Amino acid sequence: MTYTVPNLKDFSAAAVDKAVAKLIAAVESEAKSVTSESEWKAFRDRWMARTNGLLTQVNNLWLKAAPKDAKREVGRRVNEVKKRVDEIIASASEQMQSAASTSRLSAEHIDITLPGIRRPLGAEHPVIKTMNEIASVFRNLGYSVEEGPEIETDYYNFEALNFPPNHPARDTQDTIFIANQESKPQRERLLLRTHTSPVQIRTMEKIKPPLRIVIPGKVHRNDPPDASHSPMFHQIEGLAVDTNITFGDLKGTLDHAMKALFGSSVKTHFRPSFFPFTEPSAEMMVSCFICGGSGQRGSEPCRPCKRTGWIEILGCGMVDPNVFEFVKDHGYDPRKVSGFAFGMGADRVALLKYGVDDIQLFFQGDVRFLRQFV
Ligand code: 2NL
Repeated sequence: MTYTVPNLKDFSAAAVDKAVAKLIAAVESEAKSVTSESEWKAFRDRWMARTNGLLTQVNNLWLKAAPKDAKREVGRRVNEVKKRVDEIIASASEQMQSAASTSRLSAEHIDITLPGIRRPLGAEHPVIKTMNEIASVFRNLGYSVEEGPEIETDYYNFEALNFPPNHPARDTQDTIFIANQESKPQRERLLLRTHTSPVQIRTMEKIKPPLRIVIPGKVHRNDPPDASHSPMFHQIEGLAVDTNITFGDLKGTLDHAMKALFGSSVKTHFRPSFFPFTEPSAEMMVSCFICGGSGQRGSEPCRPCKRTGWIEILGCGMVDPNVFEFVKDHGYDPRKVSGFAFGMGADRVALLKYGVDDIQLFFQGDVRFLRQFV
C-alpha cells in the first residue's frame, strides 16, 4: 500500500513519534525497491518535490498545523525527518548504482577458461620459398638482395639493356604496356617490367662497383596462360661486376649455386645462346636431379628432362659493354670493369623442385594445393 502523509490532530510527543516512525518505515521500504536510475528519480521526486512532494506535505500538515505550544518540538522532529529522508534517498542512489554496475559486470563477464579461436597460420608460397632459397645461396656468397618497381619505363626495361628503340629483339618479350602513354617521349613510357633486369640498371646507378646483387621479383608478359606459361611469373636475376670478372667466375659461381640448390652430385653444362644484354651468352643445363642424368626412371622415360638427362635451368653471360655505357657515369666504365649476369624463372625452378606439372596451380590460390608445401 502506498504511503500518504496523515493529517495530525494529536500533537503529543507519543503521537508525533508514531507518525514519524511510520513515515521512516515507508521511505525505507520504498528505497529498497529502487533498482534503476529512473525509479530512483521518481522516488526522489515523490519525496522531495517542492510542490506537493511528501516532505512539503509534512511541512503543511504537521508543522504548520501544530498549535503554538507544540510548534517548537514538532519543528525539531520535522527537521529530523527531512534529514533522515535525505540520507535514505542518497544511500538509495548509491545502492542503485552499485547494483547496476554489478549487473553490468555480470552481463559482460568473460569466461577466460574457454578455449580460444585458433586462426590458421599462413605459410610461404612455394614460389616465394624457392626464390628465398636461391637468394640465400647467393647471400652466402656475399651477394645482397635488391628490389625495384614492377611498373617500369621503356628506358630501364629495354633501352638501357641494349634493346634499341624499334629493335626486333623487343618483340621476343610480349610486353604489357600501360595505356595512354603516347604523349610521352618513348623512353618515359610505362609498361609492366618483362624481366627484373631494370633493377640491375637502377642499382648500378645507385652503387659503385664492385657489385654483387640478386634481384627476385614479379615480371609480366602478354603470354596466354597454359601449363608452362603465365602472364605473371617470377624471376631471380644476379649480377657481379668488378675488375677482371671472367666467364670462369660465372661458371664457378653458377656451378656452386646449382650444387647448393639441387644437391652436390649435380653437374652443369653450358651451351651458347643469345641475349641482347650479354656477350657471350649461354644457357646453363643441370644434370637431371630426378633421374640422376640417366634419362630413365626404372623402365619409364624421365619426364622432366625429356629423357635427355639434362634440364635447362637458366640464361647467363658476360654483361655486354653496351649496357655499361648507360651507367658509365656512375663508375661502370666498360674499359675498366667486366661482369657476369644470369637470370632464371623461379616458377620453373619450383615446378621442377616439387614435381608440379602445371604452373597455373601456383596462382589459383587453392589452399588444398598450397598446404602441401608447408
Ligand atoms: C633468362 C635469362 C638473363 C641477364 C638475364 C642481365 C642484366 C644486366 C646485364 C646483363 Cl643489367 N644481363 N641479366 C643476363 C643473362 C640472362 O636471363 O632466361 N631468364 C629467365
